[in-house]
Amino acid sequence: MTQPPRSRYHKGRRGFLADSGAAAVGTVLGLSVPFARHFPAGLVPVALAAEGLAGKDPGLITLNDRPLNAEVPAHLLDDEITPAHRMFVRNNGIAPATVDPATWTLTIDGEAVNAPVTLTLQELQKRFRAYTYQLTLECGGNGRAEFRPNAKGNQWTTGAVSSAEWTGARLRDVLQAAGVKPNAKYVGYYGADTHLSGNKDKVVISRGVPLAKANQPETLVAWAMNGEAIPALHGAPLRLVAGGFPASASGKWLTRLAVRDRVHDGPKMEGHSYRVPCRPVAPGEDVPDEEMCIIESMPVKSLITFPGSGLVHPAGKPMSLRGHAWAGELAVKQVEVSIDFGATWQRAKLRKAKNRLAWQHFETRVAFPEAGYYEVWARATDARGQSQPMVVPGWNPKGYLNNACHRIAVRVS
Ligand SMILES: Nc1nc2c(c(=O)[nH]1)N[C@H]1C(S)=C(S)[C@@H](COP(=O)(O)O)O[C@H]1N2
Ligand SMILES: [Mo]
Repeated sequence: MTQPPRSRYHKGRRGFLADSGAAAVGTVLGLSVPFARHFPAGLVPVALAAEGLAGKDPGLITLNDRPLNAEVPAHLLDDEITPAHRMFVRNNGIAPATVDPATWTLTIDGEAVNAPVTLTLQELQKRFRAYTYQLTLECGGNGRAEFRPNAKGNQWTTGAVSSAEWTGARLRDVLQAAGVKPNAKYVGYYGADTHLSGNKDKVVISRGVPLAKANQPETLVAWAMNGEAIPALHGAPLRLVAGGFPASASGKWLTRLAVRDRVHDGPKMEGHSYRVPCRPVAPGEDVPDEEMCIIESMPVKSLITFPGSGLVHPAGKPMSLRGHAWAGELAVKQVEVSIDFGATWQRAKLRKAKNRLAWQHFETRVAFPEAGYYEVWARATDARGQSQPMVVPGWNPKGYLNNACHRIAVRVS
């Protein structure tokens, strides 16, 4: 599970530049690049890298910058409520360059509404009661880097997870504005981001949630995060937020909700996208589309957020450690830690979630018997008794749902 060292721009814009050569560098920030012919293949234009993650913690690790994808080292996820500057970024396309909350609208349509309706952001805020929930959002591909054979896509390690406080109207209330027909089955979202190809008619991603999830009280059409307007990178000014499901179900820059009479069929709902084999498969196996099942509730998982891995700790002193645990739509019932590679475990103190679908904090103290190299492993168990595996679980073609135990290294001297 140890990752090779990776430079900040390991993936960067390399593929993009290699594919399109100097022409691509020709349009950095809308400016021509007179010396584009000398721009080394594989280098990220520094202005672009800086532009994309402006305001973020400098410790974020960029996995790709077109589209922008950045993860957060475990020790930077220590906050109980994830602040905006320490929130991972996962874009599938290009975020809208500017958004105007004053003219923003949300359309609710689809086969399964009585009458399509378009509401302004102001109308949404006026008409519906606002609720605030802390909601954990984890990318379905978090942990992908550990699968062998390797799965294509962003090589997330552990940092594609957040748990911020979201404020907005309940999706089920908003849908009533258009009237939901009895045959409604799914709610699909559409956002204002644009396709990498530049084709304005091409939808980047349009996923969604089954009606039962849409009707849960914590599923929000949110206009605020951590008490402020939603940051640009995270879906300003309006976002669907469905905690506990893969974060791809939480549509950013929300412009339209389609109430469908079938499983939503937008881009990235079908094929292998955000799906895993319905039955276990051998590593590397080819799985036909019809044997792939949509990911819904995410599996149980935990993260040690303090101390950071690699710490040197004085011998003879107990060490405090802490972190978070979550289990999709379930509660976490127990977190244990081990300092002897899983031979024995001790229970950590586990707090209740602030609300359903928020992560839970754990803390404990461990004592090391003598100087040397140790690892601390953390293992969470959900309300149904399912625990995190020690090793990478079920291989799947796209590398989703790796919930293996988190490990940190400790040198006791
Ligand atoms: N419109 C839109 N919504 C989107 C995406 C996107 O590319 N476009 N990415 C999805 C995916 S795959 C994830 S993991 C989360 C990432 O949310 P964040 O960038 O706010 O952390 O947003 C989801 N919502
Ligand atoms: Mo994702």
